[in-house]
Amino acid sequence: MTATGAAQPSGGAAHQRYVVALGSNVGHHRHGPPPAVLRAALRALVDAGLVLEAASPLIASAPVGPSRRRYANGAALVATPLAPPDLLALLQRIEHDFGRVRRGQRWRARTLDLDIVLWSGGRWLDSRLTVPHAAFRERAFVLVPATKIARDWRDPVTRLWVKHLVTRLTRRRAAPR
Ligand code: PH2
Ligand code: MG
Ligand code: MG
Repeated sequence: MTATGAAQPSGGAAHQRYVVALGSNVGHHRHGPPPAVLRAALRALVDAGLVLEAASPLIASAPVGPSRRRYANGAALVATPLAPPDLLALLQRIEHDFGRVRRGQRWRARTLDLDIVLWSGGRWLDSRLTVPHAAFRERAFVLVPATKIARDWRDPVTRLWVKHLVTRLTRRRAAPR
């Protein structure tokens, strides 16, 4: 394991805990519009064996990046024995099951995006995965839901709590130029 950094509130020795960000800006033929996609994705996480400890309310957010469609976003706190690369594989399988296609343009519109944001073990870095998520500190659509379920989690890189990251971001936005 390459785990380093601040420990997070822990649910039990066997369990890794994660904050997972959910996003969707394309409906699904069976599940419905983006908020319904995210609710179905939460059920899929449980069906895949993760313990869903908390789920945030869903928000609607303006797209960041090239896609012009609005997103539904949310965050989940999950517990599992899986290490970060194994959780990543599981999340990618679920994205694929929801019809997510990985090709072409970065940040294209997507039916389902599941990102590992924070891990109770601290940091993970390999060629395929960076935890904490590299950009989460700058994204209100991640931090606002995350603060509802993980306000007392700490970012092992900046040492700031999630509740402080969100106020830092929203204050900066509101500041006069
Ligand atoms: N995800 C992106 C790019 N832009 N914008 C919003 N509002 N919500 C997202 O989840 C999102 C985005 C890449 O994953
Ligand atoms: Mg993403
Ligand atoms: Mg992603």
